[in-house]
Amino acid sequence: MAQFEEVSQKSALHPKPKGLTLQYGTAGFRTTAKHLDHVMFRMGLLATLRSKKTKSTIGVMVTASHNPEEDNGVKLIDPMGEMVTPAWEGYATELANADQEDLCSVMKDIIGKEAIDMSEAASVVTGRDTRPSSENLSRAVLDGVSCLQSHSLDFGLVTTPQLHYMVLCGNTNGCYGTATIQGYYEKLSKAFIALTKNVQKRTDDQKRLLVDGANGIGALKMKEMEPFLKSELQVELFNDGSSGKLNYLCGADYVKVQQKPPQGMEMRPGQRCCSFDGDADRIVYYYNDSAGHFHLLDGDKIATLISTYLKELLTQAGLNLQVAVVQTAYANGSSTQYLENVMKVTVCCTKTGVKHLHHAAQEFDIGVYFEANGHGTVLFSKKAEEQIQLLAKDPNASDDKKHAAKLLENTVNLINQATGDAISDMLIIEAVLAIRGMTVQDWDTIYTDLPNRQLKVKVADRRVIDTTDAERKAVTPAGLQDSIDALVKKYKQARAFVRPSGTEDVVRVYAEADTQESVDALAHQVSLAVYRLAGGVGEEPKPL
Ligand code: G16
Repeated sequence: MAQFEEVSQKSALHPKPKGLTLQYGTAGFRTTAKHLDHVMFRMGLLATLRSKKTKSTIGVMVTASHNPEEDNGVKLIDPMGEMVTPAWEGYATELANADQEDLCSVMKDIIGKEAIDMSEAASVVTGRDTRPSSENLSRAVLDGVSCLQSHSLDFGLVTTPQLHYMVLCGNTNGCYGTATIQGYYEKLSKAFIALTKNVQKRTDDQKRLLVDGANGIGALKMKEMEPFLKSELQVELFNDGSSGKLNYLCGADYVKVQQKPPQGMEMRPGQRCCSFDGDADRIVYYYNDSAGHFHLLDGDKIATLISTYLKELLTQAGLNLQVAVVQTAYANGSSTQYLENVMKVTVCCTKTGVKHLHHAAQEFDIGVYFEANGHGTVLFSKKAEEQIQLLAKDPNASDDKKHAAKLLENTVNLINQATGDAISDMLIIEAVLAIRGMTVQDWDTIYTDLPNRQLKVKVADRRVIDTTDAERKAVTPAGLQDSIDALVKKYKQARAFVRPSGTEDVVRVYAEADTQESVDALAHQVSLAVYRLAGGVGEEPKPL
């Protein structure tokens, strides 16, 4: 078949480095950018197959999100804007690792297994972040797409959630929104202004928000969006990419893991600040108090703020809809306790990776999902959206109920339900704080985080660690979990777990305990156990 001949010929222009094996991880492929050209070409092929199979538009985003600037990666986006389904992650790994001469036969295998009709039309949309390597790599994706005569549309520089949004809009014939960047800005800003316009007059200071753009795409897109917000939000942008390096000493991952402000931000005491990550799908908030102490409001605090707000509105509206919160093992113990015992909402725990949280959240009327690292969103079921819309239009409903339904309606429109989105999350947080008349300090005091620490350990092969129970227990290597259990017993209110990262070549260690001193000691001891039992390389972890 002519198509396969072209694949064979063109793939020679995107050769696979000898002996390189990669795996589709937590959020796609991630590694040093110079090893990714062949992967990109092949993901262009796979996205086309997926499009033919689903008869829908598929997205391919070139980004390595929070990773260092030298890395790159690729995420595949399924028809409803969600991460590609697990079976196809497997195909992605097979295709990426196939030897040059086997590429067509691996493709034919996938076509056979999935019974793909190759005469179907296909449509693939692409986007990329601001990494210097992203432009060439996204060209390689388009090369793959064109080999199979698929239609393609390149959105160029976009945030990851913007591309997810485009896919969802495209596949719902515009019902979700207009599939353009302008459409995205208009939809979100209209909902934001509608939510905040009736709020008691706010001073410019109350409307001001300091945003760390991680020197990435989020900064660019925030600048573009600002005029749409009509000064209802006054953004002061730092780390906008004009000088600094992507994610270097800044961005949501840095702030969350280091528990300190990004470099280059001038924070006055009490001022609300937030950080995006490299592709603007994560956000964390923070402030310095008058004594100069840093306070972090992470994904857990965001989930609590949003779910409390939604529960209050549902009560006011008299709507009987179940709100659940989905977290991962990284969720601070205090947040889980607060949600379960005070807020009385259902809380579930899934493996790391928004794809897992997203699917768990789909099981509820309203599913709020956030990873502690600030990656998350809210999903409204069809039933929830219908009940809200009906009430908002009901001529017999009381003003109070109608008002609550209208707020809920605009909240639904402000949230990017395709995936976690730093810009959309920022706007919903700003709206909730304004509507409830809360300062960032009020929000912070809802509950107090248990002191916690995250560390990384380098090992020869991180796959030696296998986990179970939503990654809270290590099954292999032998003896590791027993060591962790023994260490945890030495401290009060303590908890610790380890897991192989799916985006970096490291093992992650998480610990929490009653004091920062205890948790730092515990995290260090657990790191040593990983180093000794799981084949640590380089220097032994040192005490903090
Ligand atoms: C990605 C995923 C997140 C995950 C993070 C870290 O974030 O989308 O769900 O929490 O990686 O994953 P891991 O611990 O496996 O390295 P991003 O923002 O880098 O795309």
